[in-house]
This record gives sequence, C-alpha cells and structure tokens, in this order.
Amino acid sequence: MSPRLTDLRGLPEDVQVPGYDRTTHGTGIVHLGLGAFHKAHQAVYTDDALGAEGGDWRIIGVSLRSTGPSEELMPQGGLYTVIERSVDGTHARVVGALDSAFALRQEPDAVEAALRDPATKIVSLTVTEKGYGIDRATGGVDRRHPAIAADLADPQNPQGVAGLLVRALGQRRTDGTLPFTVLCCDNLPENGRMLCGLLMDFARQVAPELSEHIAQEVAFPCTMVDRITPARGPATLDLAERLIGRRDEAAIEAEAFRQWIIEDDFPAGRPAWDAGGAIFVEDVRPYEEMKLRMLNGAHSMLAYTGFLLGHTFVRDVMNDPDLVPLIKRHIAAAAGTLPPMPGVDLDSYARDLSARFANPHLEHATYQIAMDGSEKLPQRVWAPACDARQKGLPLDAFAFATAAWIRYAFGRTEAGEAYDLRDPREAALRSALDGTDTAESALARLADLEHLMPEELGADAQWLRAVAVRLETMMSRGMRSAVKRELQA
Ligand code: CS2
Repeated sequence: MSPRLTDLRGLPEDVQVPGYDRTTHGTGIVHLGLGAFHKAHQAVYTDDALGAEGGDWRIIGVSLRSTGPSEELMPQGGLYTVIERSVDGTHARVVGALDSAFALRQEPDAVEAALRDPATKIVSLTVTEKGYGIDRATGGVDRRHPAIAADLADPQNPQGVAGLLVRALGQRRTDGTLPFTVLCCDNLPENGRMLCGLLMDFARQVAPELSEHIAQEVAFPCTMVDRITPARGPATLDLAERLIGRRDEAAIEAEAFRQWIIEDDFPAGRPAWDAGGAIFVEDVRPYEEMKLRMLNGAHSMLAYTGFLLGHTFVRDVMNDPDLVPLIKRHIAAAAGTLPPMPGVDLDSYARDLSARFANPHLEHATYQIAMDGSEKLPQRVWAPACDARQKGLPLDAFAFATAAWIRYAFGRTEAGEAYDLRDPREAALRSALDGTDTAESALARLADLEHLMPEELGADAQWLRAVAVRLETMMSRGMRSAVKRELQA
C-alpha cells in the first residue's frame, strides 16, 4: 500500500495541486455539513480563489452528525483528492482549502470557538434538505424535527443548524463582533431567505431580541449550486491511489462540470470565487428554479422509475431506450414552467443534462437520489406542477414522476423485496400506504398527510386523476408497462 496523503511533495505532475502556500492563509469560513458535495463544490471554488487572489479564506469543516469526515481528513492535514470524471478523461486534483475538520459530537467547544471567532466571516452549509428542520407551510421551525426539538429545549448545547447559528450570532453580538454571512448551499428554493426565516423563528423562541438582529444585520445570500457528486464507491480510494500514488482516505469522485450562482451580498467580505467560475448575480431565483426543476426534478423522476426497473445507477437508466425519451420529456416540461431567462439557452441546458446523466464513469445510485423524497418533491416536481396548472400546460410529466414516487414509497420492489425509504417521513408514509390496494386510495391518503403535497394539487381533480391513472398501471401491471403506456400517449 502507498504512504498516506499528508503533504503535497512528490505527487505526479499531472495531479493538480493548490496554487498557493497553505501555511500562509488563515481561516475565514466555517462550513457545516462536511460531505462529498462540499468537498467537490465550495471547497474547490475556494481553492481556486485562494490560488488566484489569496486571502484568509481557508475552511474549518464541521460534521453535525458523523465522525467519519474528520477522522479521514485530520490525519491528512485536511488534504483530499477530487477525482473529476468525464467522457474526456479522469483528472485528479488535490484540494488544500480545508484547514481542519471537526465532528460536532466530539468537539463541540472547538465548533463553538470557530463560530464565535472574529476571523470567521462566512458560515456556509450543505446539510441536505432535511437537515434544517423547517416547516415548509409556515417557514418557521418544525418542532417535530429532532435537532430543533433538542435545541429549543437546550439552546446552550446546540446539535442542529438553527441552534448553532443562533447561539453563535448571539455570542458575537455580545462580544461586539460583526455577524458572519450565512451561505446556504442546499437545493432549496430561495435557500438564503428560507434559512433567515428559520433562524428568526428559532430566535423568537429562545432569545427574542436576536430575531430582529438577524433580520436586520445578518446577510443570507441565496445560491444555486451544481455538481453531480455520487456517494463514494468501493473503488474510489483505489482509483485515487493509482492516480496520486498515495492512500487518500478522504478521496471523492465527481463529474467535471460544476456551477455556482450566488447573490453578491457579503458585508464581511468573501473569497474571489469568481476565479473558479462562480457567477455573482442580483437574483438567483431563475437559475435556482431552472436547476431544481430541470436537473433535480428529472433526477428524482428517473431515480424512482429506474430503481423500480432494477437500474442501479443513473448511467444504466440512460441506457434504457424506453426511459430516455421520458426523461427528456420531463426536462422539457420543467423548462416550460420557467419564466424567460435572457442569455440562458434552456435547450442547450437540457441537452447538457442528458449528457451529464449519461456519464459512463459515475456510479450515481438511483437509490441515493431516491432518498428523502418528501423533502425533495415539493420544489422539484410539485412547484412546477402548480405553475404548469396555472399556465394551462400539460401535467403528464409531473403526474408520472409523482406516481413513480408513490409507487416507490410502498417500499417493495416489483419482485416483492423490501427496502428502506430513507425519508424523514418514512413512518408516516408507510402507515398512510399500509393496506391500501388501489391507486386512488393510496393517493388520497398521501394527499391527506399534513404539509406534504400543495393543497392546490390535492384539490385538483384533473391532477389527482392524472396521477392515479399512472399509479394504477404501475401497481397492477408494473413500471415497464407504465413507461410504455406513457410513451404511447
Ligand atoms: C440529486 C442531487 O441526490 C439528489 O437528490 O438530485 O444531489 C444532484 O446530484 C445535485 O443537486 C447536482 O448538483
């Protein structure tokens, strides 16, 4: 076995390394949610920014729940490899932007100190849709969320996003330190505003005077983030070893493409992320809707359909001649709900998406994307369905995606094998579907679950029929028949 990656000396020439001296740059960012996506996305942009313009912008990474990331990264001094994979080839890049990594559970004091430190100018987050504990109906906290409940009960020992950020913002105010900018990088609509509302509501309940401070003094720029980054597979570490000649326990694989669109609202300063290709705009909303509806919506649709047809990876789905036209139809239907976007060619964006999904080098599991459907479908499928309804556009693609998700939520493959939904509402979904044997009753029970589907859709007979007809075919004749029928329609 090769020696562990601990420094940059003697790496092969074709491995890209940080274009700056790591020891001369301090930290300026605390990142919550130290998963593969952060390592493949914001940390790479920060690496580019440090190389181009320097600054004290290295990152302190924090995992809220697991201890794996810090255990992998700390022995490597924060260094890790991103293996970029595209049809044009495989390219290894060692990223140096990460300064240190902590698991909240193991080192809560270090996390508290980092958030309170005047050097920290930005706190960025990738904690997934379900990590926030937001009640989508009110925009405030969801008291049933485990971390919200725990932090409301004991705000001085926070475990979740709202508790950590509100305590830190309160401490900084007391210390006379300017607030950090809060940068949400999850796939949620108007993610910055959403997080601001969540923190204000949390503060109202534990330290009411802070709510106004958060509204007035803290910046929450919205962002659209994009890079397909599968969970690490068993072969990733061996591939990294072949490419860099070191054992890297923190290596990840991602597609070569990446995109970051950010509202430029950083009162405490920011890295030159534009050096890495980030685009600063006044209003992220159109880009974010484009990405959530076209990319993520099609991803969810193909994940449920593909999983039930026995396809393990997205690339396998893209090799199924029945599915490709349905995926393209979904992408086109999603594009139809978007307002005109001057300067953006949606047709070429759509073509690129199909090519990205088909990337033969990525093992992106349909089961991974299928996770957390109740948190994903609202912005990916139902928001565009509502817009399509209002514009009098066809609902077929969204109804098909919804039916595929409901079929998936039964938790059994077509061969009868059980699987976990891996959804925060798994128990409620399962008990709603338990014992239902008709598509109508399954749909009616789900439509009755609180805060799930938009009321507007639940009350629309045409929508309900469109979903039920498809679900009925999926349940009685199987997914392949439902797909074929859809192609004929
Ligand atoms: C995927 C996303 O897992 C999922 O739900 O749709 O993680 C997707 O790969 C990224 O948003 C791409 O930027």
